Amino acid sequence: MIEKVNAAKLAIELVKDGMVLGIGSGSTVEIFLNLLGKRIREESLEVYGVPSSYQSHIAAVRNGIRVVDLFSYEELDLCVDGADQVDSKLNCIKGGGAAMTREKIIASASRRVVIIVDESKLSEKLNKPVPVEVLPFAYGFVKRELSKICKINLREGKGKVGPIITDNGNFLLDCNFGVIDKPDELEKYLNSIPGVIENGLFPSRLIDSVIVGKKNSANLLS
Ligand code: A5P
Repeated sequence: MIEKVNAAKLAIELVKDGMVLGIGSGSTVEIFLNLLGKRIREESLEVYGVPSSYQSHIAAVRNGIRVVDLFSYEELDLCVDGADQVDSKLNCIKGGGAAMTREKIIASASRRVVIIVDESKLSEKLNKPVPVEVLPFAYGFVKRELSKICKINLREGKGKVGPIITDNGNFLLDCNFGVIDKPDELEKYLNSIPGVIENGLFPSRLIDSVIVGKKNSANLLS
């Protein structure tokens, strides 16, 4: 927890009055939004943001961030988001909260992308399951295609029977590829399957910096 707070504190310093933010999702981003809310109140800042999920939309409103959208702001100043795993080249896996489709859109729309994680997320290579968002209509077909190259788990929810439904109305498959040697290639291949909406591989070309929170400090890796 303190590691996430330290990462979020360093990211807060990057936010300037009048900025339009891409707002990721997850527990680390929620800490970031709570700290940003404090700055907004104390310094009377005006900060705008495009949230990537209902979770971050609610947290943004609660903290005084003016929620806007990509209709009005086609380019964002700064995207701050968490990650589930980060490799030594700053490739990431995201989507533990099933929000990676909108997260990838806001990251791509931003001039600067900063990922905030605690140090437990670091790994020499990516090896966690990759979330893949799938149009329900295409589920059977996509499952057949993906089962040729990985082990698949249809993500189920809590408090609801059956599969989780993402904020975009789709299914989510957690796909275990073992160690991922070429995240860039795999990301492109997954998105080439008809019915796949987006996947949780964020190649390093999308990311400018990763802030790693530790017990007493935080480091910015670029
Ligand atoms: C949401 O879909 C994810 O991409 C999150 O950014 C990721 O799961 C990190 O979440 P935590 O900050 O809760 O670890």
